[in-house]
Amino acid sequence: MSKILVTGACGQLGSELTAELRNIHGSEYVVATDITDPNPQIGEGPYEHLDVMNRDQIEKVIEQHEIRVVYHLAALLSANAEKKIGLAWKLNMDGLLNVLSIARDKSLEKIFWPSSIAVFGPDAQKNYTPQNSPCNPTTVYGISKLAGEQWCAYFHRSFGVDVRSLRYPGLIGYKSLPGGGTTDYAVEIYHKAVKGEPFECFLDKASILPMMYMSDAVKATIDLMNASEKNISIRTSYNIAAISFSPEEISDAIRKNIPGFEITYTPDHRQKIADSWPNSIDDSTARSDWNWKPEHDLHSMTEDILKHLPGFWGVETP
Ligand code: AKB
Repeated sequence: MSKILVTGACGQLGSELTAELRNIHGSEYVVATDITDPNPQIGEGPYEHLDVMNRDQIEKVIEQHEIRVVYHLAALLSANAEKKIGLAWKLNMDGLLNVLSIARDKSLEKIFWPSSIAVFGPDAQKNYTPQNSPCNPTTVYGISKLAGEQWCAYFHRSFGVDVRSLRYPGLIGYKSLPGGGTTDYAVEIYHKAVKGEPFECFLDKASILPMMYMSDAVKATIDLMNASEKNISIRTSYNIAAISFSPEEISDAIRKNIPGFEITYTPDHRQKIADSWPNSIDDSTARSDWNWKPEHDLHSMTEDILKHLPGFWGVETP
């Protein structure tokens, strides 16, 4: 059994992916790392403090734990990246280049790296944005993801590194909180709703964005990593899609369960970022290459989240 390293393990995706990898492979085979203290969501298992901008530190952890597979998730998200453009570039690029070059030098088996719908800019087709759409991002985060995709393809082409990637839409879960993204409103809204509080949305009510329930995102990641190498035709990053909705549509879905829920709209600097991204994504290549198919729509996701968040129907968080 190959040992796995997860960077950014305490982040929104990292917390749930690490827990699932530990369920599948056994805790001792999954080494979680981050720059913070471990968070309880990731479960029991080996944990290392790791700054991905420091190549020597990564190399040491990989050697010490005899790691063969890396899920490299550590990054700054879109809204935070606009506030700290130098750090965003350094963290998102140096981190990836460190992992890719170590994978080449140590002949690691497989690398996973997350890209985003942020690679698309205002000139991309807005609806069902195709896999090979023009990519002219207008955010630092989008530029770093686009450059990262090209580095992944380069390391695969030039050095045979088996690196795989997904262009995630906004990810929505109830177990972990996002930080510094443009799609974060779609997580915060549920937390307000179960407390019976009104929600002030930082995007316009009609801003449609591609989104995905966390369980689908975790499944997509693991399915892609388990796919046979011969089925991987995209070495930049795969489009994947599940749901598209606006703040008004998600609040209507919540109101079906919590009739008194109130929302107001005060668009801020994040509106400009949202306006530059697609409304929906064409993920037909992922579907045909490795049988990708999401399980949740807006309503099943909403019911599942509300069922699990404390405060709603008296159900306690596990
Ligand atoms: C963000 O909003 O920055 C992320 C993303 C879409 O990549 N959730």
